[in-house]
Amino acid sequence: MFIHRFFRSLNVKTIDLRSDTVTLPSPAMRQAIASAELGDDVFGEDPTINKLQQMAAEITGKEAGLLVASGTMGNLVSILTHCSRGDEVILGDQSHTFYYEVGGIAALGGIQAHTIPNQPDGTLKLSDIATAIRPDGSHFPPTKLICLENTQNRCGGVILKPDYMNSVAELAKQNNLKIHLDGARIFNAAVALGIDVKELVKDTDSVMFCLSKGLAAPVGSVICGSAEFIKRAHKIRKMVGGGMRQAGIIAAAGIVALEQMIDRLAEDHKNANKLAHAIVQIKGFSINLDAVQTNIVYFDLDSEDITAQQVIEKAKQKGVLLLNLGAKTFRMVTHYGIESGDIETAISVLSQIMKTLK
Ligand code: TLP
Repeated sequence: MFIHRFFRSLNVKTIDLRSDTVTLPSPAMRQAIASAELGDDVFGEDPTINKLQQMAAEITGKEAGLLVASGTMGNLVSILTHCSRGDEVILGDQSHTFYYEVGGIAALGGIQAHTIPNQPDGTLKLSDIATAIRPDGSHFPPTKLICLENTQNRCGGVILKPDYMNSVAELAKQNNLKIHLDGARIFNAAVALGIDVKELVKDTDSVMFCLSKGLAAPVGSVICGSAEFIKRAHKIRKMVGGGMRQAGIIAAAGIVALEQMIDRLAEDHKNANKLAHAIVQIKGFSINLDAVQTNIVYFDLDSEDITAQQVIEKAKQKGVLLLNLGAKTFRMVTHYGIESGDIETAISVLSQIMKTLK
């Protein structure tokens, strides 16, 4: 907070690369929020929310959509809709739902997470999924659901391809399981592959995507699925406190996000690529360029003498914010509001720091 105010008072821009969750709404979003037509959404009467939900369903090729407060709520509501207490869900050990959602599916749903390793390319091995599916029998919790994440955040924002989605769907079908996709950044995946997002989600029973990450809306995510699934999810959303009444003010920005902010994600990918290729050149850092496929850049500190936290503190003093994910690992995420010139500044700050800290 203080650092932001300090740089603002000097009229120096803070280059915040910690996450694409920090994006601020565009002027068009602010206008749309101010003039949104509103109603009570628990009664299904907010026209702006209804419009957003219909748009989301059309874009993803599903029958219906449901606005939720956050990505975390979207995953929770989806999983609670697919599963009952005592059921088991198969998901990656690096998945956001397992790693960062406060154990909500267990705490609130009594649902057991059966984790299997995420491969470096973000996938779950088909053989691992097959082994994790419980047989019939009085000892075992029933397996109900497979959760995938695209792009896969902790693997570096890597992309799961349609072929892979299709092969998981085959396996799911053979075993009578459903698939939920955490597609917080699914539009990043679609834009990077140059394909319609429908191609990436057609094999899923439900998908959650975020309006408030790269798409820059201030709040909100949408879950999409069959009309019957969304009807049940609507009730569960109410149960977890997500019936938000005149939330058309949120949906209004979401509509602008879907209309205006998807194609520009390519710019974020270009900036992430530029950042990653510059980091390769900085002595003391190492990076796996293969994992830089969208807007997320993970890299490591090689030095034994300094910590990632020290680097982060120094960068912060120079107005560049990045995230520390482990003693030697950093994350930077490009997004709306970060220009190509900001990337050059960030690179120059990091390379100066590495020269002086050694
Ligand atoms: N991710 C955030 C943090 O929570 C780590 C970030 O900065 O990347 N799925 C995925 C794949 C996500 O990356 C996130 C947020 C969520 C779900 C949750 O979304 P929110 O923050 O809206 O609850």
